[in-house]
Amino acid sequence: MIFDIEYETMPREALESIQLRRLRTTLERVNTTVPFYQEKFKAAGILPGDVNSLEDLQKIPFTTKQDLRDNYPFGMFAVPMDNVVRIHASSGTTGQPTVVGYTARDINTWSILMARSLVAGGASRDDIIHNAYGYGLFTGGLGVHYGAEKLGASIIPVSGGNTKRQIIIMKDFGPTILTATPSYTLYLAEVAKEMGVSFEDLKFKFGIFGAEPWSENMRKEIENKLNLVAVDIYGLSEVMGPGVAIECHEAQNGLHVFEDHFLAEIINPDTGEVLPYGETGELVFTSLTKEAFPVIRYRTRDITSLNPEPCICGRTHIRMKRVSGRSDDMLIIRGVNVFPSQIESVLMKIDEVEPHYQLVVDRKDNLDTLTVNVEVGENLFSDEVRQLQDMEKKIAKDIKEYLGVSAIVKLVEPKTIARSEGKAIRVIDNRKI
Ligand code: DLL
Repeated sequence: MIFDIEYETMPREALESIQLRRLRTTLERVNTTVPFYQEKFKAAGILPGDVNSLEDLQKIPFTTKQDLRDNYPFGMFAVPMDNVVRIHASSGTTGQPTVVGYTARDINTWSILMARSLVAGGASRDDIIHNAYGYGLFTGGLGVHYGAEKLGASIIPVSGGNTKRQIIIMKDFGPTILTATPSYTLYLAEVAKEMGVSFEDLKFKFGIFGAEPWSENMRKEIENKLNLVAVDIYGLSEVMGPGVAIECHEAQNGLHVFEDHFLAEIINPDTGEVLPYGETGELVFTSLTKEAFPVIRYRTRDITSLNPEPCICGRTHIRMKRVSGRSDDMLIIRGVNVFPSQIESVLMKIDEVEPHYQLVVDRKDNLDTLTVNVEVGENLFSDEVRQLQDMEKKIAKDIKEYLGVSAIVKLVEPKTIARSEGKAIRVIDNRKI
């Protein structure tokens, strides 16, 4: 099923002409309402009227997270505060939080895009959605919530945490769709098991998981453990929140970007050059319909590629590949680039290990060291030390073989790695301290 058949299956030519019209309107608007953009365009010697094709967008300078921080909290808003009906903010784990605003129309657009996303992910108005994304300044909880209401599904606004109670709700209310981060989903599975609740007896059909990187092998693990079909949803607060892009459950192969509202580009993060379809680089977004917080060529730091091939689901919107990580999450270990999700991918292939891991990076005598702490099941942990050591060596060998990086692998006891109720912290980088 498709929520908005007209826009989601629109022929590319018609879509592109809508994009151009909306782009020009957005550029005109920010040029008159946001001093930051006005100055930036002026410095680059460009006027919104100079943009006569989608390619012309390349003449416009990028916007970075630093720019948003410099204008903290409301400096990038394009409407007076009395038109702003909602404020969200990023968690600010990597510095000052970024603050975003929405007009009533923005909230409506977001709700529609989230309704589209839920349908692409397998939901219909007959479903009961167990929404375990956090409610609050984080966009996950309220984003899914408004989308579910727009769709007409039943939403359980359970938020993150209070995990045992979540399992009881799952048993008693019989939700059919689960929305949560992949890492919290695994924790839910673990607690359910402890409570003697089997997902075979629950009613879930689909899970819509995102807000953090996760690997294809993690998807398999989740699908097996929870007995559902897992789809990947992507978004970021600066661009809107969840619902910027989502996989369709039919193909589970790349996330459709809602291109009638967002223009996506891939650039070489070092040179800023726009890369052709298929090439991997940094994802850049321009919003086409946002009122309160438009973004122009916003550098997400997320690494992916774009695939324009038609999809079996009928949607014509371009697909982005699963995000492997953020450029600032990329570890450089003795010159080798590696994303935590790549390590995850290797770990998840090994039956004996559990999907709970953490990477610790240190610098000793000017040399980077990578330690991979990963949990093993109760059975294995009670085995002989020798067996554990063999397993550690085997995993280290696999990591070296697949990723070219040397790692010290430490198998740790069940439940020693902190569980997440939202986004998991996968890396502890002691080099920055
Ligand atoms: O995480 C919005 C969201 C909520 C998306 C719920 C999906 C579901 P932020 O907190 O601003 O917004 O974080 C955005 O999270 O730039 C990516 O680095 C990462 N991210 C989000 N979705 C995915 C995903 C929300 N599916 C940042 N795969 C983004 C990988 C993701 N990374």
